[in-house]
Amino acid sequence: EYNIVRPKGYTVSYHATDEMEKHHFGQTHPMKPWRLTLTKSLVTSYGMPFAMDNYNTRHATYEELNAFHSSDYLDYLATAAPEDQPRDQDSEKEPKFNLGGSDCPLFHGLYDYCSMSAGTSLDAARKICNKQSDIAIAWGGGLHHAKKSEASGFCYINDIVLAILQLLRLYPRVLYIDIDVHHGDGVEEAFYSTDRVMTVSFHKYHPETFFPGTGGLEDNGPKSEHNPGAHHAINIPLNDGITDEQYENLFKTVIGSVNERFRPSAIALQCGADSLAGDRLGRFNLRVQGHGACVRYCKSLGVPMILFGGGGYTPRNVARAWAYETSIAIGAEASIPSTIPEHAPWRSHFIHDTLFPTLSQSLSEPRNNRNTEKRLREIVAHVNEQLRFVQH
Ligand code: TV1
Ligand code: CA
Ligand code: ZN
Repeated sequence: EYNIVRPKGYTVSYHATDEMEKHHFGQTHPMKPWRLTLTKSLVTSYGMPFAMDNYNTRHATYEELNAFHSSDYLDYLATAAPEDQPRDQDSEKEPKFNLGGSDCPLFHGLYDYCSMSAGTSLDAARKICNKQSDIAIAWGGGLHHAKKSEASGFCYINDIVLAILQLLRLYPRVLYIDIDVHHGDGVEEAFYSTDRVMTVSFHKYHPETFFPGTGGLEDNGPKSEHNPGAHHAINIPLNDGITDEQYENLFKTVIGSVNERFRPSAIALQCGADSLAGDRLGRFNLRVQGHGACVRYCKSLGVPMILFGGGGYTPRNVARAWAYETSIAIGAEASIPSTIPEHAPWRSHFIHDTLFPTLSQSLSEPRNNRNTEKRLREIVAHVNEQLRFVQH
């Protein structure tokens, strides 16, 4: 009814499962898998599924997870029960693999949840490798902090690393871009020593007070000249309150230069929505339009791409951003009305009936912008210096 048509000669696939969304991290935990339900419902009420290939995802197998994660860790993840949660009283019970603390709780169905998140991203990667999709969407993935043998920051299984490992079987060079408000440390670390993956993370950076505290401007990969991974980690450390205009300019400048120099054969884009204004954990002033502009720019580079989810702690805004970005992927942004459809389930949950709330609709109090133009110019200059060492 909204004139959403399948793009000609261009395929977008959407990978999701209702099963993932039923899991709970705990009453007060900021990560709400239910935001995926809200996203899917908004995507559907706009009629977007007609323009995509829709796949119900499966669980990733133990062997698939084992391509990055250690067996020790996976065995514990598969068997640990919520009852094993270390309590404050019995402090002799150390948390194993960083599991069971407040950030990464042990909850019922945890292993199912993790293997489904990885399943969506692996299915997306396979569709790209088989040339069956030009853009594959996995909003249930994007869990960029997970390490080989450790859970971290709400992330247990690094579905992005697993998906990039699949892409590397076919594509010589993969560009990883991360617009979550947090540093993509797990993905950066996994590909730290290779020149086949370049990682670029934009994030709030304040080592003492903001998680995970890594990702400074000068952190660009191994310092040794003989290590191929040198200069292949790019970090864009930002301060509170960055605006759409500044972010978009910075993003296009940095990714434009990276693209020219690195010439990626595929892109993996983590679209964490906690960089939006009004996020419960975020600090930026981005609007849905500014966040989406990053996706549009990456699409314009004309190489196959996976879109991953990630953070995002104000569910109504997560759904807005990811629904808008789905419309960008299928080239239907101009065909969808900015008013949330009358028949959309959960319509009242969005509070304002627009896909594009203003800053004052998203924030009770404006957040001061602590990013100076001078600092942003320094960042660009440093990135360009790093890229001079990248040869292809
Ligand atoms: C339970 C209940 C857990 C309420 C966690 C915010 C909670 C946080 C909670 C929280 C919270 C973090 C740290 C401190 C490290 C800890 C998906 C020394 C109101 C990709 C992960 C952020 C972001 C982790 C994940 C961070 C992602 N912030 N309330 N926890 N310790 N952890 O700072 O990048 O978005 O906050
Ligand atoms: Ca980031
Ligand atoms: Zn985040």
